[in-house]
Amino acid sequence: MAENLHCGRFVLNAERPLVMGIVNLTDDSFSGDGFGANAVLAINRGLQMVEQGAHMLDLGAESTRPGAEVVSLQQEVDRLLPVIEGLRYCGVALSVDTSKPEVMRLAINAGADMINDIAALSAPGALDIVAASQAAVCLMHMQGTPETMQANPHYVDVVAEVAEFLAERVAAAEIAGIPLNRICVDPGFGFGKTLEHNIELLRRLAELRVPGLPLLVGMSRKTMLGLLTGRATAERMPAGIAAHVLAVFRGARILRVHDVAATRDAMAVVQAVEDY
Ligand code: 8Y4
Repeated sequence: MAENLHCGRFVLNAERPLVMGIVNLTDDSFSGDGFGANAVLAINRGLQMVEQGAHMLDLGAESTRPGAEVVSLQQEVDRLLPVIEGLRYCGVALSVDTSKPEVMRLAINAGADMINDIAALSAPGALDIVAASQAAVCLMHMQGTPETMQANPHYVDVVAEVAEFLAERVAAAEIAGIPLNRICVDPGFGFGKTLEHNIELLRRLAELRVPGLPLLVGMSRKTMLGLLTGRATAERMPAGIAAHVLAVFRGARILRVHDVAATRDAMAVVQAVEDY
């Protein structure tokens, strides 16, 4: 059936919302969630998220924040590999957030089950590396590059343009030999989007569904929630819960979040009402 995501060693049933816990391996102090090069802390955070009910973990060592220092390939690999090894048998699928084909290859060889690429496999060779593996991929929309994307985001119809982009990247992935049952898509909240664009995408999220492909969304702690509530990064969890509940109502199936326990609680309530 549709909505089963083949994800490396796992087949995930995405008929129900899946929770993907964020394990941030950057030095990002602004978001307050970066473990930098401390693999032990990062592994323990991942294990805690599994205990809290995460269905998958997203490991990222490449900072996407505008103006963030560029992370070298070597540094990205040095930070990812020990954490992949440490979490390899944690029981849930391991996603790796990277845009670099060489990092993808090494991460998959080390045991990653999924590639989460904010550049939607646009780098030369990226499509082929995922195609040659059993790894799933998340194809995300971004306007511009992380350095410049928030300078002046512009769309005539943000929903139509994001949908068209995702359809094009799904077609490219399929042509490269990645089966549809290994692909999920993501509108990329905050990636070259104003608050108004993000709200429009959330309101009309159902229009972004590609039949049979799980829709992944990530709004956890993001600026859009800060603008709506006036709250600092660490205080945005309730706003994030509301945003992700609304997203699930509109068809989202994988939620990329920092707050796994709270998100699982919210999903338990959603599920009870939907299943009744
Ligand atoms: C505080 C904490 C403020 C984190 C902002 C942030 C997405 C993603 C990111 C997403 C997919 C982030 C890697 C941005 N966002 N991957 N990655 N979808 N698929 N910012 O929305 O979390 S990083």
